[in-house]
Amino acid sequence: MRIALALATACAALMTPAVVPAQSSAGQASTPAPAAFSLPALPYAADALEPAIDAQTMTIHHGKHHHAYVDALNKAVAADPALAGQSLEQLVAGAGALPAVVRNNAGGHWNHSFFWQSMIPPAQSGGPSPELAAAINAKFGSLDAFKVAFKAAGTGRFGSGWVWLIVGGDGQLAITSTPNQDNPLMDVAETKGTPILGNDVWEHAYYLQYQNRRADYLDGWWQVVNWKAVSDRFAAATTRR
Ligand code: MN3
Repeated sequence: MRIALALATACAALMTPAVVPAQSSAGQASTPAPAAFSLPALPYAADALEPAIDAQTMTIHHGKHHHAYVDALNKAVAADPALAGQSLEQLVAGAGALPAVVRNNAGGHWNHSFFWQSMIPPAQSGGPSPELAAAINAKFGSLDAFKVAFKAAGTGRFGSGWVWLIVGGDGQLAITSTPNQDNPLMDVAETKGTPILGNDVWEHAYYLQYQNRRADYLDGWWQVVNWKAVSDRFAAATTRR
């Protein structure tokens, strides 16, 4: 009897595609609900951002770190009926009222999904649209001066966090920085706005290649900024007003 049951269980396990590994040990009595959130594929190969970011960093950052945020978020949401059905954007917007595990992992999932889309292989990096270039020049003086200010915000973030270029509620560009996995869309953000570019300054984003040299990482990163994506976000954030 026990052997038959064990065999049936083993066969069922073999026939079940491993689509939701995070839930493999839960909900065996009934069909587990599909996970609310999933890890997006990288929009380029892991080595496509070299030499700015090496393949091993990209593989671990996406496959391990981002994946862990998604798994932890799914687990937290599955355990709290009050969160069922909420979109990632809703969770992020209301992060201040949510448990830290939801705030941190919803932020981690949103931030990294945005981050991968903010980069592109160096040969395709391009430059800001004429409209975005004009706004950058008006606000910061020049593209180079903007980069200096962005880098200063990135090196100035103590510990782990992010540096952002946002369109603020006044329609103006601004550089801001957030701790941990917070972002400017959160109700708790010191400076709120619509992110159009963001860089991850957690050590896991650069340590394998740059070790402690965060400033060098921030310098090298401009090679892989997807200016088309940033310009499109700028257009969306300024025309929807
Ligand atoms: Mn990261």
